[in-house]
Amino acid sequence: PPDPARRVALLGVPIEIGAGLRGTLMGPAALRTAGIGRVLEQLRFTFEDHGDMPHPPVTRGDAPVPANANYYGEVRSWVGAISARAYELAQSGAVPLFMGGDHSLSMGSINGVARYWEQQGKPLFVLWFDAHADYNTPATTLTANMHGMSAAFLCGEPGLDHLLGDEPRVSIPPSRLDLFGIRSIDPLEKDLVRARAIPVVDMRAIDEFGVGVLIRRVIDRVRAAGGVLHLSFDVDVLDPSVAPGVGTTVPGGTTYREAHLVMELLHDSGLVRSVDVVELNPFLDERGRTARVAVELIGSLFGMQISDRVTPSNALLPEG
Ligand code: 6HN
Ligand code: MN
Ligand code: MN
Ligand code: MN
Repeated sequence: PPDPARRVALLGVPIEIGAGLRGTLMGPAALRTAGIGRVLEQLRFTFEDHGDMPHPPVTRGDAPVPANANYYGEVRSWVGAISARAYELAQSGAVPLFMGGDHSLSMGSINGVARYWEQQGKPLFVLWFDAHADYNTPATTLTANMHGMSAAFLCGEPGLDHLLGDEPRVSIPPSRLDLFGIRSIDPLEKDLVRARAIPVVDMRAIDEFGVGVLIRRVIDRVRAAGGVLHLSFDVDVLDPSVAPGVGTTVPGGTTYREAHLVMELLHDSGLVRSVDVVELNPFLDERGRTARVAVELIGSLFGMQISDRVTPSNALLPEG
């Protein structure tokens, strides 16, 4: 199968004010403790740990602060800085792996990598592997928590227009966003997702057709477009029985095996060029279980296999 870059760049992004509950700032530390670096090394990746981003100074912009966006000023300071780092890391040729932190960090990480791929003339697709759509705007949100707005912001929805400060804003066409694993969506958010015709694979579809078929469909679309893929992995996509250490649990999530198969097929595709792991809240975890599962899944995403046989999916891959 095509070999993605063998270099992974880890970056901790300890942001927590985008979520309703505190604690995701401990996420990067828990992922390191659970052995994220060891796993990548075992897979013979070169990896660089860039440490954790410092809490950026909060600056008050000239732009008005929108209503219904909690801690807008703080999130704004983070997102601009994250986007700049993401752009740099993508330029370095490594696969950046952003360790959150709450899901608002993706407004920066994806904006930054999207800017890089736009310059390369490659369409960037985004796989939003999450229990939630995160497609709220200040006009549709019920909580004002900004981690519920990241996908909408990235697709250019209005309401947070000055969030990136001086960073150039890139927007992802809604047709290149895939919501995968969702089972919780707010009423006005649902209307917006439908109005934008965003591709959705919800839990019902997974139950009916299976993750294997559905993730292959996503992969095929990226490949047919000559694109690359960013995986935004919100740990709450897993069933709470597997991953209790998140702030917004929703019953009926993906099983351990379903999530692994998604990661294995993504690995075989060779299309994933950047990753977020978000919403891990070690303060709510049970003896590190969720952190460990997240690390195991990252292992599968980077090629950990049960045996080294050629699997049916990678046997079918065209060369190059
Ligand atoms: N996440 N839809 C809810 C909200 O507050 O807008 C939940 C958002 C969850 C966000 O898990 O990244
Ligand atoms: Mn999310
Ligand atoms: Mn979520
Ligand atoms: Mn596996």
